[in-house]
Amino acid sequence: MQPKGSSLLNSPGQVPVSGDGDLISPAKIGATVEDVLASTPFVDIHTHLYAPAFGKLSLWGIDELLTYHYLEAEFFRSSDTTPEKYWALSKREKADAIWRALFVENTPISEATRGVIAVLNAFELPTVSPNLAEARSFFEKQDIQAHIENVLRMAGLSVVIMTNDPLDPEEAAIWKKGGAVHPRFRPVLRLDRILCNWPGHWQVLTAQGYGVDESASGKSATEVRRFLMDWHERMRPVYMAVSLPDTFEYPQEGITNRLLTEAVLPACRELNVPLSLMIGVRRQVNPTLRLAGDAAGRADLRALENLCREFPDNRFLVSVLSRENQHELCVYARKFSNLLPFGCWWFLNNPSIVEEITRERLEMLGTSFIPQHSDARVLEQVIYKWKNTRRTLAPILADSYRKLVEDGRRITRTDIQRDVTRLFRANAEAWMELRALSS
Ligand code: RAT
Ligand code: ZN
Repeated sequence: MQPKGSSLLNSPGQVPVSGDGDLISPAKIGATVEDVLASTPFVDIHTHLYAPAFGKLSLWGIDELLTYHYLEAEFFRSSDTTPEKYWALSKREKADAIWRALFVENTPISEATRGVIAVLNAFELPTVSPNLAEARSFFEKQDIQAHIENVLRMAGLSVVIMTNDPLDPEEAAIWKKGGAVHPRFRPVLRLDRILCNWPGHWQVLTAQGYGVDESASGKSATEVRRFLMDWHERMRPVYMAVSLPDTFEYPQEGITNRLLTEAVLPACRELNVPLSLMIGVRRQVNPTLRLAGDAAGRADLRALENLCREFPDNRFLVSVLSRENQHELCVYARKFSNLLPFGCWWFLNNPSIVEEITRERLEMLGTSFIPQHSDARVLEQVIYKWKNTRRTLAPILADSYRKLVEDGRRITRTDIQRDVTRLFRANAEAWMELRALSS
């Protein structure tokens, strides 16, 4: 049985049929692709951004941009400051130290540092400056609601999907007050604490009245499922999600797989929501770096093959962190239509690697995948991350169309618009309920 809503094809009524009227010559393909990419609002299907109702969980402004963990990792390579000393600084002092080390004493040519430059430039703030005074004063003056609209317009985004953890006490309290609906943000129910660190978190469920135990035995799985149904009711997530280590295996005895198969997958089926699996993270290889201390490892994607085959009525949105796993992911996507590859995640979100992965995906999957998500943690990051995605993707798509013309098929602007819409919106819309809920 085909799971509800799993088809990535537009229904016939929605497919724009290309006519000859907007036929484009090979010489105009590049400019047309750029134009279509620039004018199409995208859906950002995985971020760590929060709607303003989440208070201080919602990060924005220059100090947050500079203390992004991608930059912290780079800072320790270009400064004598030890992690211990760094963590004892205030947010402003940390931002000043990073600005000095990576932007004043060095040229910001890495992807993450160049991103800060692109954001400053987008707001016409100085990109060469001994200090952050002007940038700070600009961000302090912004009204957050208007600023969000402005930033999303600059980034070419219509909807941003959050990452929401019901076991984070700060976040849970906000959800329980019911104040999180926002027209631009959609929730996701994140399951890492439940699936990957049950011994550290089962008591949180007990405290909320769910009858679970330390070894997730007996009726624990049924109770976790009840917990998920209750949180689905409260949050209305567009999907559920977990990030898994490179060592993830399925089938294999253990709490993760028991809760996955007996609680999470049945709940997803019943609620008709996909499960996002982000596979390949090696958490805390250097704990002194805190959030910047995680690494990547190659996973055995046979686990994914087994899940897709054994659970045909579940839909899996999948991103893998290791460059070496990308080709296999495409092969599996060709075998299972309940598998939707998305994004070039974290250490892969660099132009050289995005280019390689995206060419491979287009060649193997056509437009039946979602090329990118931002993973932004700080609001204004979406400006540079989506600018970079459009810049990297434009020549790749143009190249595909040029080859197609060489091989004998004419190409129209309508064709390009349909493809870009499918890649960056329609594939997500076919799998998730992205319409705004009223408050
Ligand atoms: O890219 C990141 O910011 C990572 O720290 C992770 O949050 C990762 O994206 C994840 O969702 O686990
Ligand atoms: Zn993430």
